[in-house]
Amino acid sequence: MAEEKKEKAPKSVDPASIQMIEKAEAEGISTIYDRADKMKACNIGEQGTCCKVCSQGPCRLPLPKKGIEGEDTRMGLCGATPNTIAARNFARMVAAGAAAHSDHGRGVAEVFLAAARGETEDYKIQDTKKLLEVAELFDIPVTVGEGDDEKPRDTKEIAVELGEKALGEWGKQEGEIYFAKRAPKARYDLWKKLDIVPRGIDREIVEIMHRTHMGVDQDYKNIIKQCSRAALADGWGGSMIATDLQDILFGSPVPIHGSINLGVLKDDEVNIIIHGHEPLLSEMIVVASRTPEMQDLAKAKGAKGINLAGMCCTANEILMRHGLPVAGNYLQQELAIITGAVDAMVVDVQCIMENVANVAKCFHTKVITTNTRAKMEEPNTVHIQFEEHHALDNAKQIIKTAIENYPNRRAEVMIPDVQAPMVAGFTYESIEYHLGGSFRGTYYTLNDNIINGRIRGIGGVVGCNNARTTHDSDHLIIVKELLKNDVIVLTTGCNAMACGKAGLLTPEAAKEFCGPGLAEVCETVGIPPVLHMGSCVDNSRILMAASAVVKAGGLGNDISDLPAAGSAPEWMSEKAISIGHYFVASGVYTIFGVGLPVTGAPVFQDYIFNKLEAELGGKWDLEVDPVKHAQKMIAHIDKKRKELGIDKARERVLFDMEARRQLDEEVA
Ligand code: BF8
Ligand code: SF4
Repeated sequence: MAEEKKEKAPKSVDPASIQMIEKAEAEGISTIYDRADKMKACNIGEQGTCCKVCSQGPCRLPLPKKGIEGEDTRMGLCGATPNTIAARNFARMVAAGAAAHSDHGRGVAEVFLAAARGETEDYKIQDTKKLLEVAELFDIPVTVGEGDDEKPRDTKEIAVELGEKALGEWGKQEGEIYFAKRAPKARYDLWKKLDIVPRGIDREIVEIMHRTHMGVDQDYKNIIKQCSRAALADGWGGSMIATDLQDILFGSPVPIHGSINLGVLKDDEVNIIIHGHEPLLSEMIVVASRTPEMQDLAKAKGAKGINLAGMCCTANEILMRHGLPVAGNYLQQELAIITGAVDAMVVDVQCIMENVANVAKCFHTKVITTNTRAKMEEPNTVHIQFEEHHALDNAKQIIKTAIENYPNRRAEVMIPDVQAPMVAGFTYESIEYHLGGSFRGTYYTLNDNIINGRIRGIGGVVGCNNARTTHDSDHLIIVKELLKNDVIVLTTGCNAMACGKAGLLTPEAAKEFCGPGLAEVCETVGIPPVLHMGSCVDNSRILMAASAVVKAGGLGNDISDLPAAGSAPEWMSEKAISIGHYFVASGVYTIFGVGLPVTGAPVFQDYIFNKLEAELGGKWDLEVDPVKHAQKMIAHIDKKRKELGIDKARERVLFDMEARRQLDEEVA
């Protein structure tokens, strides 16, 4: 029965995607959607209890169908328990996720240093205000001289020192990463007490790999402790450095209009989709596409212009800084090609499905890989190495390849006439400006509205799509449930894009989707009720926003005191596990949808779902029903309101709003 029901679940709730899935089915093109129907997930892996860290295995320890009665005697050949195995698997996901984000951050730091030293002409520092702010966090002097002789230090010198120190965060062997102190003091002190302040980014990731090697760490609690170090090294290290240095190099985002969905592709222009994660590539493609040389070439080939559109987190990066259109989120990458209108799909790293090369074979689309770390073997793909010292030239070559492919477009192009407007570009700095009120410029007004109950709490809803669940559906149900209950939502990644497609990233959404308190605040300030804060590395912006709320006062001393909760409704990537764990280790109740590979190890699951809260103030949870998922977040928010003694204020406000609505009706 259940199986039958699952088969009938719609593949997507997005009309543009549904059109393209139907086209793929009609034309016999294999996509992830039909493969998900045909291939069932392994039920032992799904439970997290398959160990393959040595060749005596894989040792598979599924939970017996009727559960465990009495002592759990399951063990692998070496004696590893389900708890050790599930913790090891979990830790390796944290390591891979933290590595992905942090290697991205390292690349940014390297280019930043090259730009600061003047070794590349193509990248220049654009946000000197943020340069000085971040330099101070790295204990870098921003002035020279003393007393009356004190004057600003040369920004080039500051930038070089910042680049060197930032890059040093990866290889540091002892001490602690600089940004740990950006957390509220109580949080930092707790990390110190628990001995989980990350020493260096690479070190913590390597240590996970060592500890989870055959026959090393055999205490799941100790494994989770190392997960906390590595995940914090991601959130408050690699990812945060990536975000900050990208802002300094490319400019800090400010709220900006954009549009989203496959309908942004154009019939009569060269469509280039930039797919992946690193703005080092996409920023330069933006610059190159605007040169008269490229524009003229496009016209010479019969196109009206060049249309750049993003996919996955690269889309978020170029949207946040340039307002460029977004073609779609993770589960739309194959579908974009199926429109027949994509002249090139340019990819760098992460979340790129191998099957895009196969789908491209059915059309004229050129798939262009650009990063030494991520190549494709399919003969219809080309590799154009993107290298920071020749970035603009490389970008031009990529665009030229796309333009030259434009005349090869085949007759049948079908672009769904579906797109939505949105506002993106929120950062913890711009929220401070918008919600702080024109005079104060702090988080005071936000805190005040949380205290008086107009805003019930803060939900960070982020993360991927997952082909095992209806595309975008859980994202939207959860976000709408939160809004209805006056919870303001901060979003990044593929959730942000799902919200954009559904019209939730517009100020007008406040009236339609929010409870009266949140609607009133959003309408007064003129912001959407869901604030798009960027790509997945930009979850660091959510950490900073949470810290800023704590620092503004009135809502406790630590992130764990806040009426806030985190969620990844449709997660699939290892990066999501690293993000989830750095939120937990930062004191946030964090709930995932789809499933978590821990259910085969009930003792370990109980540790991270319940007991961990006593240590870290945050904990993991899992709920696949989206409405219950949102309600659990709201219950946590209410629990925190009660602990803060602000639950009563909210009751009064709701009464006031109801009374006012009745009054409005009477007047009308
Ligand atoms: O880093 S949300 S599917 S695109 S992993 Fe990937 Fe997940 Fe999308 Fe960006 Ni993040
Ligand atoms: Fe099996 Fe132990 Fe080897 Fe894992 S480490 S595969 S449980 S023998």
